[in-house]
Amino acid sequence: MLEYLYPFKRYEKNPILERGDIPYPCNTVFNAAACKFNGKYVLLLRVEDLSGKSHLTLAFSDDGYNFKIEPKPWITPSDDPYYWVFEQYGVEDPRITQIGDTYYITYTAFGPYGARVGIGKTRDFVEFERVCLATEVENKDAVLFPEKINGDYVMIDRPCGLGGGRGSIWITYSPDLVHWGRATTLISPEPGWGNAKLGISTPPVKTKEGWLCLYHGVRETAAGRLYRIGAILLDLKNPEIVLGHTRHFIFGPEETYERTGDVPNVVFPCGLILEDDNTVKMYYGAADTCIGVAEANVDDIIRLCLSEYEGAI
Ligand code: BMA
Repeated sequence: MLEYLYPFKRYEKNPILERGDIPYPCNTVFNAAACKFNGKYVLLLRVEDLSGKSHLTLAFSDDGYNFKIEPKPWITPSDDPYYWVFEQYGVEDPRITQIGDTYYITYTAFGPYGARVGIGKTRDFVEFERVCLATEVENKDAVLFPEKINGDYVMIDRPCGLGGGRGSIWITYSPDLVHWGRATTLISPEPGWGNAKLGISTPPVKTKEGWLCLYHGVRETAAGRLYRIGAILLDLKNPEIVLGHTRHFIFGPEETYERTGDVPNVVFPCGLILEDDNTVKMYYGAADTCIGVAEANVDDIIRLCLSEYEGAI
């Protein structure tokens, strides 16, 4: 009866990737970026090694469900001393955005000063070149828009520093992907399912109605943090305008592999692939331990972004 409130259907063979699938020793595989390249599905997996630090490894698939994982990590903390300082504890939670013929990868650089946003790029998923560390520390969950808007690159991120940091989602602009500014907020935590902090989850997908992104809301509970997913729709010409966002979470931990693992009760998508039939495939880390995929019709998500809250008593 309430199915329309929860548009995503899990793939029946979830989880699609687990530690045992990685062709070298590791602790876990979870939050993965996703895109299509040369007709194949690509996942950029966050793999946590045995020491507890993360690197990123590629996986390819013909059907979006069965992935073959590359034998070696692809992105590891940089040898370049400038980057090494800020990445030495690992590179985490990637997102991929195609702009023209280049695939940009935003990731969390984690080091002794905290987390900051790194940007790199590839054209072939062989060579990877860093562009910059785009933010200062205490900022992560960044996604790039797939095209320039009014002449600028556009990025959504989550600065969350001391002194009033509320875990809000922000938007910022750049002429060259390196220098960012004109930042302003999009949405902030409110009492309820995302009361502690919010973060953007997946890069914007262009629809007729607006830019569609998934975001996560974190609720602090007596048993720890609970990570669940909403959707937000932004104006195509001026993405600072929030056309709507879901008033309730539309996807949350339910299955055993989402409820149980290194960090229980977490679903954490980093990739959303739009298919020709107007459905999306959402790739998500589950309990920081494995990866699942779930599918939904785009119109069903947008309808929920634009509708009023229906759960009030
Ligand atoms: C967030 C990020 C994610 C992780 C989540 C749950 O802060 O670190 O990588 O999946 O916590 O542990």
